[in-house]
Amino acid sequence: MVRAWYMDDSDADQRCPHMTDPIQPVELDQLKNIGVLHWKLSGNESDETLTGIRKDRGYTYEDLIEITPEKLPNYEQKIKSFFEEHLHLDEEIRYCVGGSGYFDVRDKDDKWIRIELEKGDMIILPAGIYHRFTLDEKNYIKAMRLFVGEPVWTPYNRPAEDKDARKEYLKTLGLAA
Ligand code: KMT
Ligand code: NI
Repeated sequence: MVRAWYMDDSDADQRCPHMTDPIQPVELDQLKNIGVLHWKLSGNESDETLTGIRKDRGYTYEDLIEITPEKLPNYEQKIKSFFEEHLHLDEEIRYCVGGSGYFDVRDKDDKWIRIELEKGDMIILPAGIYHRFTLDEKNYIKAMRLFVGEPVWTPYNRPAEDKDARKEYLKTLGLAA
């Protein structure tokens, strides 16, 4: 099971878990309700279930990103921009093949849910959802990025209410745009 929880509002480092005490867990169904999909796979780059998902959803592009100062060009700047609250006009699809990290997503009430990504976790964030990413205290992740067609990674920082992807997303939640 993927671990997800509502974040506390402490000003501790972004890489800390930011769990409340007691923990307020978030179930897979609750993630699904806000359009976030998750699978637990083997963690291998070639995984049978992954092949199926790729085919079903039409993902034609994939690459690997390693987030560590030695391997990621403009590391400091990228780390910073990953953690700015933003959305994309397309899905964000990530499959963790090593290390770990946190995706934070907003729920319907605009509260932060933290989703832990460990080896084998695959996550799809819908177009138009506000989110951000941070490494955890172990400071390393290796992830596969997938996409339909030529990849576009452009983030639109909040507020991005004028974007069609945002309006469409709010409609799927049953919230007025
Ligand atoms: C993104 O777009 O936020 C990233 O690619 C960083 C996280 S990849 C696990
Ligand atoms: Ni993003």
